[in-house]
Amino acid sequence: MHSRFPLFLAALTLASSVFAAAEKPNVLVIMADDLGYGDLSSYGATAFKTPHIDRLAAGGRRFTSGYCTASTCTPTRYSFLTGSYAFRRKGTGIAPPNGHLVVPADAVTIADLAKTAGYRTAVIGKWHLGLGAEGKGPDWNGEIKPGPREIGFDYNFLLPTTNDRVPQVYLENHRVVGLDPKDPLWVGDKKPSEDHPTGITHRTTLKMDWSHGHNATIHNGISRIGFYTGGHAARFRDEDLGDKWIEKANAWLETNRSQPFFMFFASHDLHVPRMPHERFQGATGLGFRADSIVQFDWQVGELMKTLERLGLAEKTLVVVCSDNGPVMDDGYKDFALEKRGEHRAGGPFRGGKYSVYEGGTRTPFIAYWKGRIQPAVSDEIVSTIDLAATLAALAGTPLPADACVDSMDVSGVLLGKPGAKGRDHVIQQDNGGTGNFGFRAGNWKLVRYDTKSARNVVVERQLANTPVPQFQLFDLAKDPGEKTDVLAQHPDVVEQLKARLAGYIAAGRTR
Ligand code: NG6
Ligand code: CA
Repeated sequence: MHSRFPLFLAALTLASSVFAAAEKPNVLVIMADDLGYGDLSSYGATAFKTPHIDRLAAGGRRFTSGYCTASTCTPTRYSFLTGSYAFRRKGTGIAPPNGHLVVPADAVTIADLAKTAGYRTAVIGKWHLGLGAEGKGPDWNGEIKPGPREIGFDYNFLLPTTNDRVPQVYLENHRVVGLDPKDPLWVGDKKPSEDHPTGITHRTTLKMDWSHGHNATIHNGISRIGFYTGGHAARFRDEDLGDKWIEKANAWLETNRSQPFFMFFASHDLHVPRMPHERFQGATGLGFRADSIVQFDWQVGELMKTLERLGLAEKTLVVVCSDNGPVMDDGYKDFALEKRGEHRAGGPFRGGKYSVYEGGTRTPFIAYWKGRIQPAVSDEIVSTIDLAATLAALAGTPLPADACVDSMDVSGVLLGKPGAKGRDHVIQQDNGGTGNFGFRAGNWKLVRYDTKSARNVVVERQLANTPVPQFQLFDLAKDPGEKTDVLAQHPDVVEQLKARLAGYIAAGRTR
């Protein structure tokens, strides 16, 4: 009996990997915006329920060490698409309204890999990776390219940046949807005229007040970052975004049901301005931040319903993840902090959005594949940056040696292959290229702050203006909340980790 067991296991492993490659599952990546580790009932939230995601968590693999690569949006999305850390490339920090496409045309993206494997590819939801050529930016009234179509996506239906930035219009493939040529869209960072109404001049008319920034052009009673005029027929209502993503995703899935596909579904929830549909407003009693989580959960439920209806659930690997950790006040007075009660968005972790502490990047991460992934909780380390190499492995397409240089194939852990290991380390960054890093290796965590300004101000808002040392060391096994700096007690570990991190940065790759 005993002697046959390993053989049986080996046969099973072999069979399952062959099976996986032959099967070429569809891949649906559902990325939330600013969703924290503690923001789902499957991750410990008790103040409200997220039943649709919880069902995937209970029926799939729920990761306790799932990461995104950065604690802001643009660098995480850049790394997810390119499989390489955003700190390796300048200009990958939070993209402005007129920012150009930050993914170089010659990068091999996760969408390119999918296409090589014969998949149809789509991105629906928030983009925030810039559009148009470097030095030019988007031509709002013309053909907007390069964009997603030039880096591997067959189809896109997008919010160009993030909804607290102008403009509030949809981009379908290369064009703004519903634009009236007689009312051209203008987007800029300077006030277009003296009498242009802004969040400052017309503050009393706003339906949601701003708390910092976000005081330029007003649309739908909400003032934004940046200015725009025109394009009135094309403008959407914030409340309808969630429904629109589902409408467009469903239509695309319907059309592409009979061939393998990769869909990147990038919800805008729960980024500011948090303005969920009226039917979700008040759903939790914790304010619009939590109501937006419930709206996101609804979207996940709708996508799963569509997969079931089209008979695709058994053929689709679904990953639910986030682009960075949580934030309470991100510029609007929606009173997320005041209304949160006992809810802790970062779960047990320190820091959140903008931080290299665990709360900035350790976020919900669930892999679900009906009938293929056995329900389990996994403590293996996985990251959104790994999805490129993982998709390549599952789709059976080779990963070029010089592409996706930081992306690891974690398909074994996602699928629960016996004995499969996740990453042995992960590098965390805050916004693009500031030189602040978290470096987790096993259960050690080195924090490195290179920039004085970040050390003093940005990194941890509750410590604003309190200097923190350039290096800190935490033992995550004993101290997941990174409360006790043990740097002085472990000089050898510190030196090793510093050298390893510096080596990975200098090498230009980790794969
Ligand atoms: C910051 C914005 C914040 C948010 C963030 C990007 C201010 C004061 N703050 O600059 O509101 O938009 O950028 O968030 O303007 S992200 O999730 O898309 O990275
Ligand atoms: Ca975000």
